[in-house]
Amino acid sequence: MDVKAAVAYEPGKPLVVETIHLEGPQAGEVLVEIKATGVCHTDAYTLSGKDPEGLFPAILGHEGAGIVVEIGAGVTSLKPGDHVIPLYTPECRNCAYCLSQKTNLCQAIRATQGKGLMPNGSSRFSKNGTLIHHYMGTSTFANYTVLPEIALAKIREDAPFDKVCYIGCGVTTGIGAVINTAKVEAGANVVVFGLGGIGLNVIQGCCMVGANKIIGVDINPSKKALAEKLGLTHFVNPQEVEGDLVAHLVELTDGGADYSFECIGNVNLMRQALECCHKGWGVSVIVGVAEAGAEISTRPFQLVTGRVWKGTAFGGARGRTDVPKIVDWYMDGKINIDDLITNVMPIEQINQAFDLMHSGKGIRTVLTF
Ligand code: NAD
Ligand code: AHE
Ligand code: ZN
Repeated sequence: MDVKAAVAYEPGKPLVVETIHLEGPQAGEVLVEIKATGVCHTDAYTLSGKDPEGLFPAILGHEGAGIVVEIGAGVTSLKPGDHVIPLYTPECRNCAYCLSQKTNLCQAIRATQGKGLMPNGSSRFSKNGTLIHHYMGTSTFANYTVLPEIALAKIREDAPFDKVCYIGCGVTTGIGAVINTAKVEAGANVVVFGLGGIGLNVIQGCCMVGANKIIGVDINPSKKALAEKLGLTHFVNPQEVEGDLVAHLVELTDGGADYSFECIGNVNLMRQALECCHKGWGVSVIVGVAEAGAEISTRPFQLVTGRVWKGTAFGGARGRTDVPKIVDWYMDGKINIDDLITNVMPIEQINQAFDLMHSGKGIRTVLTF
């Protein structure tokens, strides 16, 4: 079928919105009509050419929501008409990783997903016979896309697509990092580096679990007001701190953070996030994606003296199990998504959405079809 898609032809170049070809779903696959998609910083990272797994041409996008149109042979858990959220971290419930119950990193289709292909090693997208790659197994910057059955969470039908698409990455990553990965407890003091689409969700996760001090670090002061609405107690602009930022944060947290989160993707800040943690027990979680080749460092003494360095992908969430519950939280008014979606525009304006992200204006842009 013909589909409307934003194609990434080359690193660093604007996307081209055009008609391309999409093959129907094969065995174990599902055709989904995408109704809305968010733009995450990771899409910009891959488009920049700094992602070692970035392939071109490709259909980017991994924060979508839509409706099942057609199912391939053997698909049993979904039917046409079901409302779904695509999962870049699938949940097969059968691989050693899923069965371990120690991680959400299902590996059933990870190898082909990283090569921009469906599990059988081919792509469903093409233009004039030339292959176009899938991206993160989701490719939500198209009005129709094909995904493996295990990469779709079935959600309730009254949830608005242009809001719950954000649960496909940012909301789940931020709240999940707090609840699943760090397991922040009531009364904890927390420092969050980066108050963008991910960091603000870390803040609302911390607020949900009853954290005490929730300190946000960002160089953009325009992020403060919304962060405070979501539960931030202290805003720190590193450019206004006299002296050492880490020492300032340790003082603010009465000896160090119980938990810190790096939500930017900067290895220097990852070090600061670790080192502002409390001696003996502070846990620092890396959420940000740093460019290829970048490395983290600290004095081993930081770990010897009890600080713990962790990372999280998709907030440690098992998508098919956890995403429908997070949709319920939104529908029940337990989490705020509406205020974080600061721009909604048609897919034709997708390059403007990337410009907005780079300018630091707004939080999330959602594109509709
Ligand atoms: P964003 O652009 O919305 O937010 C980044 C924030 O960091 C902005 O508020 C910006 O002002 C701030 N910032 C930039 N440089 C800074 C500095 N030197 N000091 C302090 N603040 C600074 O991006 P996002 O969508 O929130 O994504 C954040 C990071 O998380 C990205 O690296 C993204 O790739 C990654 N990410 C990871 C996962 C995961 O599963 N691990 C999921 C989604 C996104
Ligand atoms: N391909 C990159 C890594 C990108 C990355 O870390 N992706 C996160 C999700 S970011 C969503 O916005 C993730 O889930 N990682 C786990 C995985 O298996 O990809 C690189 O550096 O190679
Ligand atoms: Zn993302």
